[in-house]
Amino acid sequence: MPNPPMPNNDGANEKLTDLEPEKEQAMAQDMTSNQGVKVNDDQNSLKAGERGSTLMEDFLFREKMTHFDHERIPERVVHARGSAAHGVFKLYKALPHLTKAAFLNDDTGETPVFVRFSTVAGSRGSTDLARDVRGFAVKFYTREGNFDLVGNNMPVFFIQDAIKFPDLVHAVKPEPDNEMPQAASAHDTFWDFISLMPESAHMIMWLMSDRAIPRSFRMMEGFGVHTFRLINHSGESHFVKFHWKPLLGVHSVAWDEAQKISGKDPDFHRRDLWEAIERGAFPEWELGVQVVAEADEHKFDFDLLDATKIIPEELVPVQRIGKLTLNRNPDNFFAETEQVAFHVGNVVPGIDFTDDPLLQGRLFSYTDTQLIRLGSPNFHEIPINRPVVAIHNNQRDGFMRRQINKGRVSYHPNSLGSGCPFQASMADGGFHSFAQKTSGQKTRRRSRSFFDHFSQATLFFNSQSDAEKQHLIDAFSFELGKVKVLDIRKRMLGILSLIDGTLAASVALKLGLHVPEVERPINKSIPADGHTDDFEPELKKPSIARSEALSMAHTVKETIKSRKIAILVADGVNSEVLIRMQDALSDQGAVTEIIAPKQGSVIAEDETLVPVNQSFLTAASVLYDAVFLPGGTNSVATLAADPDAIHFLNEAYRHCKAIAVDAQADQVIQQTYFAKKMNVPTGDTSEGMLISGDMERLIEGFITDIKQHRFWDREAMRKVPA
Ligand code: HDE
Repeated sequence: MPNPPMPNNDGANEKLTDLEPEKEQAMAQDMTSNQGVKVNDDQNSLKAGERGSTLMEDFLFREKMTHFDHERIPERVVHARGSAAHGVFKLYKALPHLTKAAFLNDDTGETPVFVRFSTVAGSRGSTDLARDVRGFAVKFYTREGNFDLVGNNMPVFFIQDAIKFPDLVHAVKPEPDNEMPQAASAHDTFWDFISLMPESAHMIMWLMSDRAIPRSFRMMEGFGVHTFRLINHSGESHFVKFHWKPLLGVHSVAWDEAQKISGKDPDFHRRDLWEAIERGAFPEWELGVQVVAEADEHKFDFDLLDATKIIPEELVPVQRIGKLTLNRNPDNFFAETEQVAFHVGNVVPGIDFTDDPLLQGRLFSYTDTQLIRLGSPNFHEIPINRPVVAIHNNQRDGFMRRQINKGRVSYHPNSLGSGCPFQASMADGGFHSFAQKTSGQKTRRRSRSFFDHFSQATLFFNSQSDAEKQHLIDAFSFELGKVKVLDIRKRMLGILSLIDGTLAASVALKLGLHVPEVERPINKSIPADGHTDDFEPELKKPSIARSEALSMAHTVKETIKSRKIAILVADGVNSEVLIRMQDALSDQGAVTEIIAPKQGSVIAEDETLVPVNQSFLTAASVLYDAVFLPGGTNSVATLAADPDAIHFLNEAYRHCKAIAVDAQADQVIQQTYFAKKMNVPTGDTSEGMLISGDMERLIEGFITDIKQHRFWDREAMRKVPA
């Protein structure tokens, strides 16, 4: 179904209106200095004679150069590489029984949002396709202030306590002596840390799964990870886990493909998001909640406060409560995407925290990091960060202060300012922390309920399809295969053996090692206070055998909307077949690109000109979801003799993509490795590989195949060299 047009078609909303006065465009304007003085010559510095020395007096030169010299700010210490977009959140139905948050009680309006997706480990300029967790940070500009849901595309985390975060990040970042490798976890320090941190077992399964190499930001789930609280008007609390469910389904690329995309188009995800929004194919997610009553806090065999655990959807279903639509690209990357400052502590009345020690540590870290990154406590005044409601308090001054606070009073209580600004009562929407009972001795120990590190890792593995399991084995073998220190590899095999024996044995085989005798893993975070035994991880059986929601095999496969399809042609192509397929695919919302041996256009069989989008030099199969090969005697003869065309097809086949071929073009397929050497049936029966002279059948079959996304079973056969 085509996307419904958005109001004004530019996605205008309250936040965008708020940003409008900040914008500048120089069209038809004279150039000025930062002081507003018109500039007559911006290309020649002021010199004592044409060949003479440059004069200190040249304030225009100094201003321009000084500004340039100070252009860079520190990149984010994690999640440095990101892409963002504006949009809106629309609630389906008010939730007064759960929360008093106004934006979760108004099902008539829309809440503006700004969403930033990111990788974690790489620098700002690193590739989008790194094997990594993806950040999924949403800023809701609500009428009660900003609420930030700073989540990831995986529902659990590596560690249970925020105090270990600097260690985790130091371990995964490029190694400090030689700054290698960039945006990759396949190195010694990362796996050294992980092998000594058994609580990371569950997260490592997600990281080694295909979730870590998404096809698109638009095809990722998002998770708030921690258990939060929702508080209703009666002051009752429910525990809640937040989910984002993409309407296009959850899809990934192949690892070999990911590595190649990193070379062909390191901006692949950024470009995909940008182009989809420009085309009006607005990405959409449903916001889901898993709700647990306060009384049920201890009902599960894991601790709700432990961020290395999910609540299986079989135990608590996800209720879909609203829809997020991204409908506008930023105007300026730096001003918006780079300067946006998320903070897990930005909550509104009706949403509150739990004692999850990972969450609690984050509550400190996010403001702190903005102070160094954005340079001043006034970062909330940067247009993208400021709420859509007015700010009134007694905080003053600081670098780059923008607000002009009037009057003598900047303290509370005061009489000189008539007590203003007033503290708001709860009834007036004043934030009030949930009156959680709390007591306890100061201790640096962890609760025993946090000690089962493996059962959900096993549940994850058991829930995967055969192809997904194989991808996990391959990913572990790749990553550990890059680890130089043998003891680290062995320790990891020990950890894997506690998750699943076959997994460990299969990885060991690829590494040429034996699975070591299972020792109880040593947790190096044990404090030296005599409680060593208490920190031994527990080995438990998963509470359920498998969970469908954990496998991407069960995702939405009913649309080809926004998929990119390559059509390979040369002079003499049958333009009627070409156009029929193009039209059919566009009708379903897919995007087609015509690829030929050279750019410009090709002359079709009927002598019409067919414009070409890419040549084999600028395009690559890894940048497309599927391939179509139309007929036309000369076109197929040229392509059959063109190694680039054959490579394109071999590679698309290797990456398990749908391929549709007009029967006339069969001779091109006959030149491929998979047809020649692998005896792939070239009739119209083989899954994802359709050859037919019946156009209707070809169109219908191709669309059905593209919906499947990938035919992973092909990998079970011999690999195609490509
Ligand atoms: Fe973050 N994280 N994080 N994180 N995080 C940052 O804040 C931190 C964690 C997440 O697009 C930093 O502004 C600690 C979990 C996202 O701008 C920093 C811990 C989850 C983003 C920080 C965690 C996240 C960040 C760096 C362990 C998923 C990018 C720059 C307790 C629920 C937001 C910044 C954006 C960014 C700290 C763990 C998500 C340093 C201490 C768990 C999506 O403050």
